Amino acid sequence: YLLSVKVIENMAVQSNLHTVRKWLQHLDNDLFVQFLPQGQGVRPLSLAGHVGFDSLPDQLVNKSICQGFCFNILCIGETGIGKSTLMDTLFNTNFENLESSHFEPQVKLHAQTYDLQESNVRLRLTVVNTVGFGDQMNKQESYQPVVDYIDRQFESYLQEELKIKRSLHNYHDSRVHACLYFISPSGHSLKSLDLVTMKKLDSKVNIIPVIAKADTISKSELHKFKIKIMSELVSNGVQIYQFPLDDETVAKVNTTMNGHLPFAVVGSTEEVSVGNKMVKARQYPWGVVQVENESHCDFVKLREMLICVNMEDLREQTHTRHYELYRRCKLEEMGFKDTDPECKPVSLQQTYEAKRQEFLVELQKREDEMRQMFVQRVKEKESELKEAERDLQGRFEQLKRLHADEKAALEEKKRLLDEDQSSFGKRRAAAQLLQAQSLTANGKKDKDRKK
Ligand SMILES: Nc1nc2c(ncn2[C@@H]2O[C@H](COP(=O)(O)OP(=O)(O)OP(=O)(O)O)[C@@H](O)[C@H]2O)c(=O)[nH]1
Ligand SMILES: [Mg+2]
Repeated sequence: YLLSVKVIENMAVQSNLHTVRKWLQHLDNDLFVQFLPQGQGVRPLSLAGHVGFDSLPDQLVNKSICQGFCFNILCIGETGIGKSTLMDTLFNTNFENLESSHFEPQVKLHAQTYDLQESNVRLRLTVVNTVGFGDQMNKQESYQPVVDYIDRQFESYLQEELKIKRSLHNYHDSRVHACLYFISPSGHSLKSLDLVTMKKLDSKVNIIPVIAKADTISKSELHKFKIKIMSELVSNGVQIYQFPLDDETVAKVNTTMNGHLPFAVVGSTEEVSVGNKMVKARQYPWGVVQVENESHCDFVKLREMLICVNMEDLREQTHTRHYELYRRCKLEEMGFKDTDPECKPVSLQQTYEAKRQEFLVELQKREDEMRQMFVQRVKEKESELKEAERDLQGRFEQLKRLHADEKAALEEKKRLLDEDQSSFGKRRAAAQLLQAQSLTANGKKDKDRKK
């Protein structure tokens, strides 16, 4: 009993109500042993009377109804292809729709959340629209903002899961559960942008391709177009969402519906009188296209498959396949692994310790490298400085020599000048003496004459 409660709890954690119901349909005491790991010696016992745990599925359903559900749809398609009209038609309401411009410089994603209620079931629905998809000259990068958006929602969920204090029970799960890919009703083939985008997204989200505005294409052309699209998807290895076949209660209808993909849809919120009742339709001068008439388009098939039959599977696939893949890649990227190279299991703690050790070794290595680099740089600088000092010393010596030479030359000049000056002085003295002697001789002659 405890074990089955555990199993049910686990399933409930994964919001796998459908699977829980399926298990419990077959559950009787003799089956309990199936849940157990082998060889644990648990004996099946039959009960003598009513105990009450058969109400577990009801408890689970009540709890889920209380908590409410959330569902997130991403609509990818060119501007004006009919995304908003189809959403309004699908949920029978009027979401806030703004017409997008055809001149956006890049693709943006616009998400809007609504609280809806049908009977006593509350649904928190988020509709994400691509704005400006396929409008740019270079269409190669159109898918990137979409990929980034989906990854961001996975990342937020992962961050919440990795928190010490998690609050996943009231966390607003914004992961995209279904992606309606609107194919233009050209009747020819898929555009390369369609193939590239779907290929980039198929491992991240459940893709449901739809042929938009199917009233603009004739019945025979539509048939050929559907075959062409499916063969192009297969030949390009694009994995679209397949309605699940593991639950026998819906396996038959899902098998049939898988054969109708991609659904050719018509959207309209306009009511037109047909016979004696009002129906959702598009009215043309030549007739009326009824949205909910299965011989006119596949709208009802889409609504049945997306909302009534497989909504829970879409949520489950998002969690168990796409999110799991994102989480695994992300944790592996961070260096976490379940086993070591010898395939022995490794705990998170061991991985953390190993990572820490690796980091410390790397840090030490970097520190050593930096120290060596520092020493090397100091040595280089030192030798540069020594070289500069030697240069300076050389120039100083040269200047000193120059100065000494100049001083010697000046001293030589001074000595020569002194010599000149003294010889001049001598000559002047001799001249003066001569002059004095001649004056004395002349005076003597005059005296003699007077006498
Ligand atoms: N023929 C036809 N016209 C449709 C269909 N669905 C929508 N339309 C028309 O296409 C035009 C654009 O529809 P929207 O639903 O606003 O398209 P959208 O993709 O939301 O446009 P943006 O948000 O501006 O990119 C409107 O005039 C709709 O009436 C359809 O199934 N068939
Ligand atoms: Mg719109």
